Amino acid sequence: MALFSGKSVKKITRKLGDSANELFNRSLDKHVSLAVTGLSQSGKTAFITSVVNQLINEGSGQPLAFFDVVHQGRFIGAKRVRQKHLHIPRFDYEAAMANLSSEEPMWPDATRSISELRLAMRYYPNEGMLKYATDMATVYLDITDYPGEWLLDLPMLELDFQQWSEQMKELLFAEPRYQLSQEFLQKLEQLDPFAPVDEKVLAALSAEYTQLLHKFRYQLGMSVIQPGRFILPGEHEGAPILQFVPFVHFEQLDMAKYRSADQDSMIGMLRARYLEYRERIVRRFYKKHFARFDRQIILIDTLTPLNNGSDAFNDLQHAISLIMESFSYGQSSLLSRLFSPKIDKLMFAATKADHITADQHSRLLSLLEQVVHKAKKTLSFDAIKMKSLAIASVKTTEQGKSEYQGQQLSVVKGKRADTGQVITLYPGAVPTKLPDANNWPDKGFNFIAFKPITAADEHIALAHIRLDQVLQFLLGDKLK
Ligand SMILES: Nc1nc2c(ncn2[C@@H]2O[C@H](COP(=O)(O)OP(=O)(O)OP(=O)(O)O)[C@@H](O)[C@H]2O)c(=O)[nH]1
Ligand SMILES: [Mg+2]
Repeated sequence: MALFSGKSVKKITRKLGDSANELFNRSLDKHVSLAVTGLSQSGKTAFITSVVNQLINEGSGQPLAFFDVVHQGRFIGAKRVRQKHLHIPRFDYEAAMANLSSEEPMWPDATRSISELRLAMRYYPNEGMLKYATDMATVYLDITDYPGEWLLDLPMLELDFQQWSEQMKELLFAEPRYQLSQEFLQKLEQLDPFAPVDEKVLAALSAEYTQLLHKFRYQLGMSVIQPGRFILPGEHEGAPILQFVPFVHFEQLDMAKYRSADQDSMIGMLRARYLEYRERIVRRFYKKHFARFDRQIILIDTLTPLNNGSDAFNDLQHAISLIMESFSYGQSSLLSRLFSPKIDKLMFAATKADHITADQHSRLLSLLEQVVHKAKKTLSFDAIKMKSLAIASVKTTEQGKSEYQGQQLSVVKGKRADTGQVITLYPGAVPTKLPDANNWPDKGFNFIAFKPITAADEHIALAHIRLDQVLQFLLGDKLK
């Protein structure tokens, strides 16, 4: 039985003010907060740009055939509306589109700070109370963009200084990091934990640790980089809150002395700065931007770590497991979502699927499944719906066939991201099973990255791979 008649719903809606209206929308399940989650360079900004572009340009360009509300002719249109937090910069869709639309099309820049956007999507409801209450309905979609580096700070919320140091120690003392970290570890060895604090020593040590994190990321292609703000400090650049390092010799410490150490000692100050970082930077960031989500997409670039070798690939898997511990999953009842919404639909997406030939997409998907396997095991399948897809937010290649030694080979044609040269190539096979260090192919993998060949027209929807399926899974039920 319907709770309200159509007329009374309209009347109540009119009576409510703007913010109360928002609460009402939420209770009618018409407000979606989407977590776009991914490590740095996994494709978040490109994804958000393309989602906005597809929705506001719906009807032009590649049809969103698998997005039911569009397919059934019930989608009216989407536009950007005033975002949730007015003090946070707006997501710079225009700049991203200007890059993609320029004569020499470019990818959006790497993200250096946080931004937000809210889209209003209008449609004709075909089900439930809304069908009787209104002719047209609106779903509001909130998305936040942020530097992927900051995501990996979230697991720190659960750790005290000693626990965090021990986790970092494990990483620093294991290959491939160990070959680069020995010098730093020797310097840490010389640190007298109970000596009077010396700010200069801490500044030098943290600078060295930061350099090391850069090397782990860019030289070794590692994913687990903590603290993330050390390599992307944002507004905190140079502040003492970013000047601490893990302490790796807890086993040698007098623990009673450690507990009572104050900020006048080296170890006391390290601990204090760690806690300050955790509370002031990470927890605030979490509370404001990560505590309330309804839906989540985890974007994973599996091809780059494959290029970087087996250690990089294992580290990617580790990072994904760590990140997923930071979100709350479960079913959201009407009442509970008003107060503590939980993610009830989770999508895993292997990004940049346009780098490979279409016949490799199913292989990319099974590789993705294995990357997330460990993390997935901890989730309850009853409470949450999950789906995996191989996608491209912006399709930059054309598929074709080419004859090679009498055989028809699938090929892609695109513009190499590094040299800008237009090439046609067979990108190679994606492994279906996780190769480990022992059976990693001798030549390794070499999936070439592409950039758009032709300038996008900002009024025509961007070419993509399976974004309509993404939209259907994440939003389809909200637009009924
Ligand atoms: N071919 C192709 N490349 C993509 C696609 N999406 C992202 N890329 C590539 O991946 C790079 C990173 O994409 P971004 O969207 O900036 O990644 P991000 O997750 O926002 O990265 P951060 O801002 O550093 O956290 C881009 O510069 C492109 O080179 C895609 O759909 N197709
Ligand atoms: Mg970005």
